[in-house]
Amino acid sequence: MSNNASINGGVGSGISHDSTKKHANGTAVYVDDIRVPENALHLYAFPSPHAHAEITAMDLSEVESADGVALVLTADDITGMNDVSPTHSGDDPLLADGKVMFQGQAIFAVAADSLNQARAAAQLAKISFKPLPAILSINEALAQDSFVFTPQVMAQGDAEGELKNAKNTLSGKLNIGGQDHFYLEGQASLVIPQEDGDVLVHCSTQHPSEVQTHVAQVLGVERNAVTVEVRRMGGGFGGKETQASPWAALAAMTAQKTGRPAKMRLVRDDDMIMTGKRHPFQISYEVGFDDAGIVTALDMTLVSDCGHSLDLSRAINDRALFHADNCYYIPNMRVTGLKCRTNKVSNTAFRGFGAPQGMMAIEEVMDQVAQKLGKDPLAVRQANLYNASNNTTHYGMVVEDNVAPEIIAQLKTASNYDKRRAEIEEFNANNEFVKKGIALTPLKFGISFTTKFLNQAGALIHIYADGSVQLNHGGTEMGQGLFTKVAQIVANTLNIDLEHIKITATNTGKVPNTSPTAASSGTDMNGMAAKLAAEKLIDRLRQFAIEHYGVAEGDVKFLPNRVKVGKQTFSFKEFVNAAYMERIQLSATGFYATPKINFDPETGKGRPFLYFSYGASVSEVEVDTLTGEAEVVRVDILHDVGRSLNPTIDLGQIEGGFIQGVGWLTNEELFWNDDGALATHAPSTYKIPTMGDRPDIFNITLFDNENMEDTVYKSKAVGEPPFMLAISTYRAIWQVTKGNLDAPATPEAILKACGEPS
Ligand code: MTE
Ligand code: QUE
Ligand code: MOS
Repeated sequence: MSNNASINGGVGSGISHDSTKKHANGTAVYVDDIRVPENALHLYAFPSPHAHAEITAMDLSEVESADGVALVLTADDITGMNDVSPTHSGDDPLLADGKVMFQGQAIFAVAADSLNQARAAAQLAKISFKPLPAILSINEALAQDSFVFTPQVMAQGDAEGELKNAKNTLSGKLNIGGQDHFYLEGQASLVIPQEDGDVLVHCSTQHPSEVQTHVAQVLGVERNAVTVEVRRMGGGFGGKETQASPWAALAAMTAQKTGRPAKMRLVRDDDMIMTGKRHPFQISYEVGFDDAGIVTALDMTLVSDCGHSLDLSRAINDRALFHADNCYYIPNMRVTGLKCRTNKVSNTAFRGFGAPQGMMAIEEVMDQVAQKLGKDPLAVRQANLYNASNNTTHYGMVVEDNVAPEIIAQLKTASNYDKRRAEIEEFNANNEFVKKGIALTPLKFGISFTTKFLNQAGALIHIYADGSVQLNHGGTEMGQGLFTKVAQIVANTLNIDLEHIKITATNTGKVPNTSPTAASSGTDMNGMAAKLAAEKLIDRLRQFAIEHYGVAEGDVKFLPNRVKVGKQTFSFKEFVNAAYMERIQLSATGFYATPKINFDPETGKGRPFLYFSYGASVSEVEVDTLTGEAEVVRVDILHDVGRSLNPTIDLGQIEGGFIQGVGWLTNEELFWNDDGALATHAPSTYKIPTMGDRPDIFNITLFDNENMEDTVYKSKAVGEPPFMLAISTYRAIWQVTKGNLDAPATPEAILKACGEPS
């Protein structure tokens, strides 16, 4: 091999996801694929039939004596704390204690030899309830001042005063629906009891350290007695950040009390009923603007339906406020966030984490302004963009990396926007019932956890004496390709082929105190931690070469798969073995904490994000105004991932995120009946997009850019931002219906917005 050959699978190469083949041939191991020992127990949790009620009596004797039942667990059986809240101690009881707060809340759990036995036994419970009045909507919650947290305001300028001075004003409302995560693999945990009452928890979670924390808290033991391992998830999308731990904790209690392995896997219906979803939002706004369509003042309120407890709702509602400007400079702006408590399952993180709802709000405003003035909606958007002189957000952060104007201009040309818009106008003039719409929307998404302490990550790298490498870090793999990207980063840093780097399962025993793999920052943070660990190893190896071979620092070169020391060249393997023989430590940790960030909720000001990711999309839709059916016929996307670490994976994230967003805004409708029971709890009644919903023409291009901040190989986060590209699809449908179109734009909603044909 020549010295200037480069390594295989390094940074920037579009190699496939490390599990692609295993996904296809069925050898990728998920929690449910782990062979359970023969004496394992299987758990079922009994869901509350009421949305809000007091439990007046409970007789579980028949459950206990049913076939195959080994154990029945109630709140009284918890040795530690009856709580699995991530943010507010006592807010999320593991098992209901005296009252239930939502339909589907776990009241007791049964462990039996099989899941069917456990479920059958649970039906024998005799429980008496005294139903209480339930709050089931945002409007009821607002009327009763029912909130999970205090309001947050972010403001700049004088929105109230400038609304009075504005040439034109408009006000309006928009309701935005929730979304089920519909990960292909539901919540699942398998707990294997260890010596001394310790537990090993295999769990499908984005947040192993929080599962560890909650299991320890429920068992009443220290965290060092609990090890959580995650090889991969069959999708997480935010739904396995906080809401994986209850099921792990119930299985752990069972293992602790019986000494037997215990498994808990929610079937689809139970998963949909018992776990939280994307927050529905109600938006109201008042906007002031001049005749050119420049928004001069905006006062907006973003109200979220949090369900019965706080969970992550504070940070989610805040992120909605942080994104209520999207790419637009609004000199006088005030946004208020209200977090409603309702008697529903506690809503949680979902791709975008509130930002999609915030952006939906401002994009509605942009279209309303354009419509009022009879202007091209894209021209109005472009006139309001952040620019070099107007670059301060309503939360005081300066937008330094603004590429939105350039992305929009490029995409507008590449997608032939002007020509197609004219053609669509003509088409619509000539067609009575079938109408077309086109819309371009941009996006700017802040990268970093707005909860500062979460912006940290660790990695652990071993080089074995044969030159092979084991890589571990705090991030989890949920299909997004994190493990592959981090391995590419390590391959680059050590300058060896990717095939020598073994990816290993996330394990709280290897890297402790990890943050959730969330906020799209998995690669930014764990990739940087792994790079730092690999650099430590390189430094140590270089020092070894200098001392052992007596050469100058500049005479040690780490070439692809080779190390050159003075005039000698070794294979990486030979060189590593030589270092081992000289007792050089070949294992290192790396730690990264995101720099520059701060935010003060008191003042609503700061720099919550290290940088922004950008993108834009153009959607063209065809709507049958007699049936309300809409088809997405063409989509063009230009998206900013900085310097791509892996263009294949990045394109997959953009395509998948976009389609998931289209599902949220078109097909996916959650329906609760008047008793607060979720009626749409299976794929028969809840429709996620299918292959048929993929637009026939779907052009995705990566924007040529590099991160101006010092991120890993100048890359940018990609996980969540593309989800919000789907807003252009909703806006294109709105171009047809106008008027009051709530989200999701189902055929029913479209038909309602179109009104009766004349
Ligand atoms: N992609 C797949 N295939 N599956 C997932 O569950 N989750 C998304 C996104 N992309 C997800 C996904 C969400 S919500 C986040 S926050 C990021 O991936 C998390 O991973 P990252 O930080 O490594 O991008
Ligand atoms: C984006 C996110 C998260 C976030 C903030 C963001 C997130 C998350 C938390 C969070 C907040 C408080 C806690 C906690 C987690 O904040 O995913 O345990 O106490 O979990 O801007 O994605
Ligand atoms: Mo993603 S919602 O931050 O897990």
